[in-house]
Amino acid sequence: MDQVDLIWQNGDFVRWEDAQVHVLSHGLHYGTGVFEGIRCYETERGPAIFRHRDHLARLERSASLYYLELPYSAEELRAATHELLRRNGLKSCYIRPLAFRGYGEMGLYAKSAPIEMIIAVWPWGAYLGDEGKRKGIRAKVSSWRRIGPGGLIPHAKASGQYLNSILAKTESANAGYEEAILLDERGFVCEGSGENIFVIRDGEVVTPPHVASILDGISRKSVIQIARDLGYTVVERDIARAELYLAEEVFLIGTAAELVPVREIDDHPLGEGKPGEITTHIQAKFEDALYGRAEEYLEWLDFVEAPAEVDAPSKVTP
Ligand code: PPE
Repeated sequence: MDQVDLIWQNGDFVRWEDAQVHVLSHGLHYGTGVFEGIRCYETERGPAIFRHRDHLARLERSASLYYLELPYSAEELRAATHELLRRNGLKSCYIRPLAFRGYGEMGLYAKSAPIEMIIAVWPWGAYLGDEGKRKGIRAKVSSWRRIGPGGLIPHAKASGQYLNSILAKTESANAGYEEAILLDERGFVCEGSGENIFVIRDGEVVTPPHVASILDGISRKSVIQIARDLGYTVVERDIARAELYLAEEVFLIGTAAELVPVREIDDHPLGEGKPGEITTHIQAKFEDALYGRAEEYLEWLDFVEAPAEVDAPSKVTP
């Protein structure tokens, strides 16, 4: 990891190496945590956090779905994040807020174990690589189904739930693919291990609906709006597995990965085996939105006061 100076932990700014937890923290044993993945981009008007308030609102919803009471308000977390970016002197980075049941009580109904919170920030390049973003990646449909609403909560971004994503990711990586595509319990297309999915069929932009056990992705929501604004028809409907192979184009999208074209699924090349026209059109606009180059989407950006320049050592004058 690319280390920076400070991590925000339970209200304090602590040194990166001092941000520790007790080994009997509840979240470590049972996965009782909720988190977010957010990005800050360097724009012409200074550093800007993409859809910051939307991410914090989802964090609050994830916490509430698991009966975890956040000890800080979204506004407090937002202010802490701005301050953390300034103090670390960062202009662009990944932002990871995490709330988890901490140390104090074991067992499954550990109401007295306190909820702890951290916000960490670090420079993180495109999750599936810059080349993947430009040339497209190879994906494999996972033998693992995405967690269903009968046992867990696909709408929540909860730590323990990621064991499901990790199984899928590990299987695809071990088989030599860059990403896994998970089907839902019913066998319809759901999403990538950490990204939502879009399929282009007969010129229409198609993406699985909420009932297909997807995470309600913020990049997904942004792309639906961008695609409609660009004049495409966007349809939220169930997608059959074979439609992945028959699609003209497929792309994955998430905060860490950004928009990544898929050029091959289960060894079936898509289109011409390179990113298609609609994908690259939407990708260009999405990147404009991230980097503050699209006036119409400026409201998605939460601008951060430019970080203080690192102080030059003061000269001692005799
Ligand atoms: N589905 C899943 C399962 C998921 O984890 C993410 C984000 C998305 C969809 C896309 O959601 P959004 O970022 O709001 O557009 N995954 C985060 C964590 C990735 C990781 O490996 O860690 C992220 O992209 O930050």
